[in-house]
Amino acid sequence: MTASTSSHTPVRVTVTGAAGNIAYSLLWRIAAGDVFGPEQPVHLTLLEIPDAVRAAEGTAMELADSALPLLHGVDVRDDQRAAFEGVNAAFLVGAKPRGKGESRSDMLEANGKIFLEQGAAINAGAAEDVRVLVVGNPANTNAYITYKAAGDIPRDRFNALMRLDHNRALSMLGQKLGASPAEFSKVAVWGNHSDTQFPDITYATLRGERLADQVDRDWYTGEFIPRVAKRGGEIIEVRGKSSAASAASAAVDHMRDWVHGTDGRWVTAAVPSASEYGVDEGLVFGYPVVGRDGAWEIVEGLEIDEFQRPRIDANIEALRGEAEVANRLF
Ligand code: NAX
Repeated sequence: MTASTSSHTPVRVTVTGAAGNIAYSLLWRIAAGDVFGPEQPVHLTLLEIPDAVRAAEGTAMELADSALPLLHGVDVRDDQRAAFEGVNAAFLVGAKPRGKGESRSDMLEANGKIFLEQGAAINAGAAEDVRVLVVGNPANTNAYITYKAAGDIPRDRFNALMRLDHNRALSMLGQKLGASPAEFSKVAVWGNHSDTQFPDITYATLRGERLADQVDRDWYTGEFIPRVAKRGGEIIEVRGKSSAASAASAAVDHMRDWVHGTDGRWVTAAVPSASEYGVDEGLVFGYPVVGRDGAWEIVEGLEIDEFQRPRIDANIEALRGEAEVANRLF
């Protein structure tokens, strides 16, 4: 591994799927300083498959044309080893969508191979302080595969994105209660970035008052929970394309808070479990977390009631099944 960078040298950031929709928003936010801060230069490496390298080169040309003061340089690669050499922060966005007639398990295997190779390349060349955020679906299990393939790097450096689910929950609560998302505390989304996810307001407050006392229980269970979980599908139906700028914005929030901390505020991140709340050790699971000193701390000691337990368990079950398929790759 190469040495980590100081704040005077550019942070090396690799984004995969660089010619895709999410990257078209994400790259500009990173290059504008929204993740690493307004003083920190960045060097971007764009990784694509050979067929999309030319399109990624077009994206790199537009980045150059933006004359962003913090953008130190841009490389376009189709070679994974070269793309992750010296990387401090990787956003693994590129993935293969589910093809016609393909089962979820087929998709998992096809994507698993991508993340297996990328994990090995990160293991071989990343900087000591590397942080890896998996966005490409199935994000939790792709992150599981990536950390397993990068055995020399501590597994807590590998996360999956569930901040979009978290932000969707805050936004929906804000619209319902006429509040800004920032006025809510202690909202969390447990589990998998899929339909089984559990957006939870058990501990939440709005302007310091218990949220559960302010929302209608039927709305919470019958509308809020399923609508947050299925919001991605709703966006596709209305927009005609999947979430892109909101996913990029959530990825920015996640990496920024991972690096700079959350000042005690709860957010949601999918992180490798050390069996907290009965989750199988090693599954990459969405938890309430606090960012502190450059790392996530899972909020511990919460009491789980009989409404929450089966919802958390459904996610454990689903991720266990995905991990079984993923384990066949090793
Ligand atoms: P696009 O299809 O626009 O772009 C994906 C890009 O990845 C393509 O340009 C493709 O060539 C590239 N790619 C495929 N395999 C690659 C590989 N091995 N190495 C490098 N690049 C590769 O998809 P986009 O809308 O950008 O979405 C990307 C991924 O994010 C999808 O898997 C999508 O399902 C997932 N999402 C995850 C979300 C989350 O909250 N975790 C929400 C948004 C999004 O649905």
